[in-house]
Amino acid sequence: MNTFMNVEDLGNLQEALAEAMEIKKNRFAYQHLGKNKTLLMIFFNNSLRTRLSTQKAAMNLGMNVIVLDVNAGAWKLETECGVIMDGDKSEHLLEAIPVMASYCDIIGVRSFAGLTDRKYDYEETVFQQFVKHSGKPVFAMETATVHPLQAFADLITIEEHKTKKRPKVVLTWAPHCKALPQAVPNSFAEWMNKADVDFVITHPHGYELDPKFTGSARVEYDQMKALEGADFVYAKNWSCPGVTNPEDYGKILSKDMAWTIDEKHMAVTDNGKFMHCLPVRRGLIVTDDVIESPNSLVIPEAANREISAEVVIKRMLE
Ligand code: AN0
Ligand code: CP
Repeated sequence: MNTFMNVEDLGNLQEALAEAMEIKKNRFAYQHLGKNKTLLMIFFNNSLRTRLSTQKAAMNLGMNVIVLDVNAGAWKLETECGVIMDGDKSEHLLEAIPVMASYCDIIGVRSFAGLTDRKYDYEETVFQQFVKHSGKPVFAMETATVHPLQAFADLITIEEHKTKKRPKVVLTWAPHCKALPQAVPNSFAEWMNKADVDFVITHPHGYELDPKFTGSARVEYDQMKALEGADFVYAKNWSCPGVTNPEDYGKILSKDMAWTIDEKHMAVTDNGKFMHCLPVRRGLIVTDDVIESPNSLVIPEAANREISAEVVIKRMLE
């Protein structure tokens, strides 16, 4: 595998899941693969889980790891092409990428959406420059539009906790005080469409996700109706994807706290499990009692990030 962004990059999803379960049983079985190999993780944005779980996964595989926080210690990087660099950016990505690539064998990139220029974000301008100019395998650690390591870990978690052959999984929008990217819901929708689940998306009007990711997934605008009988409730905030109204791209259209997941919402599910990728703002996305309840999967979900990353890096080493 040379690039990891979309669910198709893994090939057969059932095989990838089986590989994840096998790795989870013995995460040090492939130590030899990474000997004398170096992973470079490049962060343009903050991270707790991705940083730690991906580094741990690479160490499980016997790799050396270098981490670069671009905005803390490196030169500020220009990512746009054809500009006069007379601002605060000292170096262009077009030089920085081949230089960074010369020190490593595999590259992970985190670069969030700017949420101002939909075309720039949805063309994955920054990530694609790494793919094009590094000459190394590159994987997404949340890019402008996708977070595949998260979606893969979410699917592993659902597989581990489902009590029905085909569980009902509901992706629900929830309110937030800041404009957040669509990467997590985009990838979650993409992966759920490929999984053996009954998938429903619910959000206020105007928050329609890009059909490139949602395909023909069912959208139910009545949140309570969507949650009825759910086995898994996957909460996430996202800003306006600009599908129905391009000028609203990246804006907050609603802060309706009636969408916050509380006991009343969970009561209509079928003993549903609560999921969120974290970091989560309590009181906005979810109430304390729901996230602290025995039905909350947020911790095992985060722990599975180590497993999804290990499958991806292992395949790149092979
Ligand atoms: C990011 C997001 O919503 O995409 C990262 C989630 C993994 N969240 C925040 O910036 C709070
Ligand atoms: N879920 C996730 O990617 O968390 P971080 O932003 O902390 O890496």
